[in-house]
Amino acid sequence: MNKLILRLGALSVLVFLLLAACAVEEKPALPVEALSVEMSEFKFQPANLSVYAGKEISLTLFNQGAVRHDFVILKRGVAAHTPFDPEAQKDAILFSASVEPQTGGNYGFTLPEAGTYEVICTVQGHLEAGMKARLTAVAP
Ligand SMILES: [Cu+2]
Repeated sequence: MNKLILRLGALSVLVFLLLAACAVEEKPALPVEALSVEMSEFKFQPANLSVYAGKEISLTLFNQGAVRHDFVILKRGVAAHTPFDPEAQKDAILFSASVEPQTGGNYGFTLPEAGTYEVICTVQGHLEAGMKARLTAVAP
């Protein structure tokens, strides 16, 4: 009985330490099932996104800018190299939505696995200008 209590005590200390370790990590906010992202020249706002892996995520996009932008999620582990050619590198693309200036739309996507995914705008010159974001998928 005492051994069990000791084990439970040790386990709760471990859980507490794990939670504390997560808390100090750079925080991309808590994972969500609905994202709202604004696009403009040349950024995504917010640029640090966190969602659940394996769940349908609802995405609302609005383009505040004066030119077309797109929201392209690359497959896990793919880093965007400039210049990014969406035709030549379409195997690297997981999800893509293109938004005309001063318009918006609702979309849905699912990230298959936990991990980090890059989001870029593939309109010529925009990635070069820094138009990218980081999307973290967390196991539910
Ligand atoms: Cu753009």
